[in-house]
Amino acid sequence: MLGTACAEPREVVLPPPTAETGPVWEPSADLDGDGFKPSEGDCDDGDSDVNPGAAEVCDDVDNDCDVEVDEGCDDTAETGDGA
Ligand SMILES: [Ca+2]
Ligand SMILES: [Ca+2]
Ligand SMILES: [Ca+2]
Repeated sequence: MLGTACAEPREVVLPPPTAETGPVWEPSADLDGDGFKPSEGDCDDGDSDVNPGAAEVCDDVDNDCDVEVDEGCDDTAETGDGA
């Protein structure tokens, strides 16, 4: 008998907000306060060191949001330990 099934309150468990889901993504916001919004080319609006106006530094991160990572670095030909 399933006649009472619909009368039972369905337990809905929503996952708590975590770092995985993050805050509600607001494309028009400048979350890291570096002066660049995602709509303006900020490819990591959670890191104020990463934006189109940043200088590329050798840290395995595309600091200036031009897709290329660590361009201009001399020692990035090999990403391994090289030894
Ligand atoms: Ca930003
Ligand atoms: Ca770059
Ligand atoms: Ca870099």
